[in-house]
Amino acid sequence: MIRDQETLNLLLDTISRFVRERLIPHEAIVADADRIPDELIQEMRELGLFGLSIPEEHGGMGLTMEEEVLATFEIGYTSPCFRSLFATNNGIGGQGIIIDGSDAQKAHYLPKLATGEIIGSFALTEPDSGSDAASLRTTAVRDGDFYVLNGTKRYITNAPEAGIFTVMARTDPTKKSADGISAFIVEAGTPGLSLGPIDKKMGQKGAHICDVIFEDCRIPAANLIGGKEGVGFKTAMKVLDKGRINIAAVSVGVARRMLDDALRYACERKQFGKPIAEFQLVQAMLADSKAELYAAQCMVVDAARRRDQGLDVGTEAACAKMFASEMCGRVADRAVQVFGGAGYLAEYGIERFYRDVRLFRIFEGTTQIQQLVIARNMIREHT
Ligand code: COS
Repeated sequence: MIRDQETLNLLLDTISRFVRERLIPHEAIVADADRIPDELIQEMRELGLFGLSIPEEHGGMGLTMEEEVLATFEIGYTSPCFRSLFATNNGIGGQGIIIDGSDAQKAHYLPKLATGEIIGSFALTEPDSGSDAASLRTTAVRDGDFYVLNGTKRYITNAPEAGIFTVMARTDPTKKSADGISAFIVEAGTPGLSLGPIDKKMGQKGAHICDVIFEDCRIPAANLIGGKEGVGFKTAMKVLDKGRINIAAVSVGVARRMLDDALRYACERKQFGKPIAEFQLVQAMLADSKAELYAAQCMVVDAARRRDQGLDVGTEAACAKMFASEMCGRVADRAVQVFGGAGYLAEYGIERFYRDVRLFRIFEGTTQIQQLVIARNMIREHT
């Protein structure tokens, strides 16, 4: 739902200019250093990127889902590590509080997330619990006005930078299923909370993940999200429904970039006496990519509009995430192919995108989990 087209256009133009003038020139530098320079992070804060989807009353821009995916298309036109830094505040690291948090939790944490003063992180996955999220083992035992957390979370995006974590933990050990799980806000620096070393990854250098370890970590009972035990798994799933639309949107953004780069290269590179873009087999790769990209873009906008209408978008979010992330992988593969030998060299940057986008088909639910969600919902609606 676009509320004010003129203001939105201004925002999208500003983001697009920032991406082209500031982020694209830093792509290789950030990948080499595995670090985003502080001045760029400060510029992101000043542009309001940490608070795109945080409600205006708490200091954010309060974008609707449709407005947010349009912004993500623009942000996606560069290395995804840049978006990764502020995306958890708008997405999985902030949405638990936005969707199910109490008024006091919102008032306390959202303004700091919106400005980027703190980074929010989402701690669901564990060493033995990934796709089967409901099997998580981290425990939270009530002790007076506190909960005591024990367990380990794995592959936690932005954990090294985080100021707060949304942590899913089991409050009822007698229930092995989803309804024994609760969601908490845990502040970095709480005694008993420690971080593992930063993991080395295939791509997305500059974005960091690590283990988050809880050893008798005492947190105030007031940090139970929404003050309600047993609904933390549902909070996580609602957060992921929104997150999946955003991963689909960034898949579209990065695919647009890779296809533009491949098209430019195909028009410049000459073989057999003419630009390779004039050869039909190269044209087929460009055309297939364009059509699939357009389809994914339409899906993302449609899923976002439905969410803005208050509809349940579990199926549409999974469809969009699955299709757009798989599309992005195919576009990446074809882009490397169009570049040929140059596609394999770091110098041209396209191999970096090829590695970066591989993650889209895995995190916030693998393609296979999206298939399972879609089919389950279809069967449920049929019976
Ligand atoms: N919104 C609200 N509630 C939801 C929901 C959603 N999208 N999806 C499930 N729920 C609810 C269900 O309705 C059910 O509640 P009731 O028992 O009251 O009916 C409860 O949550 C448990 O759901 P379900 O039985 O479907 O859970 P499963 O253990 O079978 O697992 C999947 C569901 C596989 C879909 C889930 O574990 C999942 O998404 N896994 C992937 C995790 C993931 O994305 N990890 C990435 C980490 S973040 S980068």
